[in-house]
Amino acid sequence: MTDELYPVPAEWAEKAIINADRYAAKYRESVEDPDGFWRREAQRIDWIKPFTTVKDTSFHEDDFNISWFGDGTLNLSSNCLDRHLATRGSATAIIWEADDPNERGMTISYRELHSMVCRFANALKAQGVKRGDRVTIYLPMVPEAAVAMLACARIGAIHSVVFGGFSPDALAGRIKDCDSSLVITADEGLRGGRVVPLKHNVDEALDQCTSVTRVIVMRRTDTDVPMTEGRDIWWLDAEAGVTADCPPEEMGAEDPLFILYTSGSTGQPKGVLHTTGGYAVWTSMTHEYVFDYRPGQIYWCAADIGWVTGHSYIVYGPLANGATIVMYEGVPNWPDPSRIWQVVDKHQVEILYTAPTAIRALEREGDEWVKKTSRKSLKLLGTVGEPINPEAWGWYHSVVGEGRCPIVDTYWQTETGATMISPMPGATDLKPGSASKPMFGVKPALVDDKGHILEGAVSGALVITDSWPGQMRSVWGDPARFFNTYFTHYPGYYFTGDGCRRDEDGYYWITGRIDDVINVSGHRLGTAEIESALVAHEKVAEAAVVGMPHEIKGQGIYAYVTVNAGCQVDEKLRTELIHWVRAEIGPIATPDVIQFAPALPKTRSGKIMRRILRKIAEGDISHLGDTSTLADPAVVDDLVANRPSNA
Ligand code: 6R9
Repeated sequence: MTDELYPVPAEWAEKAIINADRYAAKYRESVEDPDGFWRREAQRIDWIKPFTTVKDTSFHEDDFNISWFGDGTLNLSSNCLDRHLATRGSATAIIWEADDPNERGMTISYRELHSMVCRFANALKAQGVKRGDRVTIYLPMVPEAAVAMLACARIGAIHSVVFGGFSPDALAGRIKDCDSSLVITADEGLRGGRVVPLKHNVDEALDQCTSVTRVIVMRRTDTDVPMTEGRDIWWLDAEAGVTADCPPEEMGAEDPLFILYTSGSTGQPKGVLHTTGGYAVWTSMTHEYVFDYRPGQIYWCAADIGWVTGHSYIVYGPLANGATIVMYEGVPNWPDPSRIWQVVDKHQVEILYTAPTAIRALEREGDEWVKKTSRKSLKLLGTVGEPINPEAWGWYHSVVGEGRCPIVDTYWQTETGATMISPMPGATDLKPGSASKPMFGVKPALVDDKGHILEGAVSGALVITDSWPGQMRSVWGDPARFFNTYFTHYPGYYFTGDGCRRDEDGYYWITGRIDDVINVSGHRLGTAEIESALVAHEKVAEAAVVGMPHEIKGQGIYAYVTVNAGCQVDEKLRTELIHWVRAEIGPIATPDVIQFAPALPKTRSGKIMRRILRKIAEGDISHLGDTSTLADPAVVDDLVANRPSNA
């Protein structure tokens, strides 16, 4: 197979922070002498007390440990704010663009952001929040979301940001799991012209949670929302009477910074725990090298703060680097499919980082929406969240970037904290669809079923053989689950859950999840989570959920549902179940197809044969493979014969 190759443009090779020679030298150093490499890289962060140990890690069960810069102390909010004040205090930190193009946005300098964060940090303290407490943030994409995160980091509270699209039930689960004492929300959110009833959702969630004693509510739409006496307080009232003087808390490098819930292959979402020092070095370094970022450049990561991309590449990495970020409240295609490019022109964005699903959706609308904008400011494009198909890559490159902007296809996970495999624009010749080469300090390997490392051009399961500074440290409240999920499939290695191919040039091509996680529009969903939501419905006896190919979303959700005896299956129930799942988890989990099935294909030991269900969902019914181990092979014929018309 010959892959298209886009060589590094000459001006990038000349001017970039990392060129091909530097990449090779630094990569070699990073894996041969990690201590020396990271000791130097860590100087990008201001430490209160310098560390003496760099790396103390083992992935083996008997001495399992992940600790970086362990005896150093720092505060990440002061790395993102205070240290820029002397040289860049009046420089813009956040350019905020509202959902509605006619609403005035906001520009916030580093000095202003610093005082907003300090004031709000004092407000949190006044509400009783202490170092180590958990604070749940359920906000729209407004500057206050970044302020809330940084304020927690300033006082050593652990934030747990929950995406505004999650339902009250999903929010409640995440509040309960980490025992949050305080929730920060808004009256309502605005997204794509629609109102999101955030405060209402919080009220509903809190009916189930006893740990929360305070709710701070920011006014976004100024709607009247009920306020519970003694529990709820307006953001501005919480700030009344506190000063903007808040010395940063001295945090240990391994003190928790945040928890972020993500889906795995089993039922409950897990609270991915990140700590302070390693994460700071890792996000700042990757942001600088992957985006070739220089202060003054306008940088826009179009993710939501509710996902890890928003944590690492809207807030912590860029602000640690003194970047000017665009923060956008809305969606790329509202009020029309030109919006994203209009925002690029309006704010003269130089670096744009978005997801393949957005690119595919915009491509489908036609080139005119793009071409009627200038986009001359753009220098570099990025993608994240799922594999990008070469066709969409080509459109992004030639139509959006007019052939002039390299594309960095960044592969990483909530668990990895920041980018693991990615091109660097001045160093890496691009192959559309390949995340290309490992980041400094990252040692990827491909393994077979038995865990043997495969050499050369092969496919296998993607593992990482050694630790990197921004690796997650635990599953909140369940360290055993952390070890079991990531370090037992292939003992001694971190297992990503992804399949991958490596080509003759050593480029990595991620092929997608090989566990029971599906990736819908770049959002991770566990099939087990959707199944539990379905079976929680009184009419559902059993459910099996698999991914199916979807033109825009990458993967869609295909649910096989068996109803209880005597229950009628009809369109009404189908719609009811779709609404049910949306209410249980949130709109991102909306099933695309529900197939009612009298029975599911099972082995004699009672295991659902998902392989077959996946094939049927894909419409690949001539390749069902061996069905002889099934308890009742006739079940499969029924499923094939009764695929719904929208499948
Ligand atoms: C950052 C983020 C992680 C999963 C990951 C993989 C997929 C992310 C990708 C990619 C191919 C890329 N993924 N980036 N696959 N190419 N550039 O997305 O984190 O939400 O935890 O998802 O997303 O399957 O395992 P998260």
